[in-house]
Amino acid sequence: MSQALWLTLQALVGAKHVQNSEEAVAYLTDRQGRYVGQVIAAVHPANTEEVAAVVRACAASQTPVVVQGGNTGLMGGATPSADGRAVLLLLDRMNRIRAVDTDNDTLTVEAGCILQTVQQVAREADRLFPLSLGAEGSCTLGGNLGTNAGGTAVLRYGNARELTLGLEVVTAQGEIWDGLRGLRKDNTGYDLRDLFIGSEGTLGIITAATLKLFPRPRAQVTALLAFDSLAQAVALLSHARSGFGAGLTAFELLSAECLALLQEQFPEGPRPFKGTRQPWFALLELSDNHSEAHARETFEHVLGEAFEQNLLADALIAESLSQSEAFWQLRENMSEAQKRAGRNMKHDISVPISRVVAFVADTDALLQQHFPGVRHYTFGHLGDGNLHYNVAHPPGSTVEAHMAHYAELSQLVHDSAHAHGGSISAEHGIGQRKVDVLARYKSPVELDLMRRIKQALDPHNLLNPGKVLAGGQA
Ligand code: 2HG
Ligand code: ZN
Repeated sequence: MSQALWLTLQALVGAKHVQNSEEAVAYLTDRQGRYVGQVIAAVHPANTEEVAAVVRACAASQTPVVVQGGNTGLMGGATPSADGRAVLLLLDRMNRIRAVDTDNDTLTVEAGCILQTVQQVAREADRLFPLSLGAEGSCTLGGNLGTNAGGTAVLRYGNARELTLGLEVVTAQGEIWDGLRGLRKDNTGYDLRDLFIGSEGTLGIITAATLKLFPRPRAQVTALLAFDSLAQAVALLSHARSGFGAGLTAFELLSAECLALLQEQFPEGPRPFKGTRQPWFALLELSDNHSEAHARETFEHVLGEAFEQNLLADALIAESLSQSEAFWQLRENMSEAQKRAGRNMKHDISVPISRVVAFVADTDALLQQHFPGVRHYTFGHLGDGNLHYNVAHPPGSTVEAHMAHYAELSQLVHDSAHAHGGSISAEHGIGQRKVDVLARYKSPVELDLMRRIKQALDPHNLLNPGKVLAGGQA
């Protein structure tokens, strides 16, 4: 059976675009090195028609199909299972820019485009495509949409879903749905677009998208702020929102422990606030559509008020582009710094911003009670209420001993986020990592609705099975 399928796939996309597990080994381990898969074949189709033909061939032989973008996900959502039953679909050859429409402020691109390329194409058209995240040099737009990626500009522009107007999708039956509409208003029935976005390849395969473009800011001011408490950082966020309005384009939190880790793992990197004892820091970015002078004037005015109202302890304002890049580098190096220091337990929670302080205080205390000495690396998108609440092994213990408590410790964190009205996954998705825990936090009604949607669109459970919803593996 798999030999016949192999030959069919070769006939459909060309022999040199079909690889076996050995040749495709780079795609078979997730970025964290936690999951290792096997496949019948990894296939690189050239266009949407070829994707549809591959899916039809797989459906005819009841073969699961797993789609993967830049393999930068953190939940194992794009890694096939170890049973070797699936075909892995790689859209790297599908990286064309189909249309740039500056009157409509839209860009239509194929799913295999690297996010940074999409940003670049927008820039060349004197526009901004604001989706921005650490992995932007290697993640693909298809992966961004499949996971409804967030990143550092969500508080101003929204996440991937809000940046998308239209989609082209290959269904589980191998049909092509052309929903590439560049419409900002369209009330013609159920919103299929938003169903496919964030479905992690379990409902259909996104092959292209029409994206929203925005004016490019004329000037930006970046500052690193220091706070005496997390409550002070939350209060400053609120002040910055009303002071800057839509100009506030990023508000990224770093704890003192995170800053120390960055300095330890990147000794050649910047050392802002060296010697200060503040427990919390934030990277703030103001974008301005007038001029550099206007941006700085607004910034200084709002920050001056903040100092008067005791809403921050200290501020470093970037004086040049390279200083601003150095501040951003700190934030973007956080994932790598943790990796270099050894694995830790990642939690990608969100709570209402008004509950952030209580969530962190309660959860820190709870963890210290149950797992004394664990180290907290809390950082992330405070402006969205989305914290990376990561927990590392206590000094003197080992990564392995710590990771052995993953289920128990994570449950405390997730229960706490849930109790504070939050989500167990604000950004990184469910993948295979969180499949088993999802049922604890979703009501039976919500889970059942999700299962019925999956059943309606993919009745034979062939698209990325075992991801998002519990079920067969592939
Ligand atoms: C980020 O915001 C990413 O940098 C990764 O979502 C978070 O490393 C992490 O836990
Ligand atoms: Zn993040």
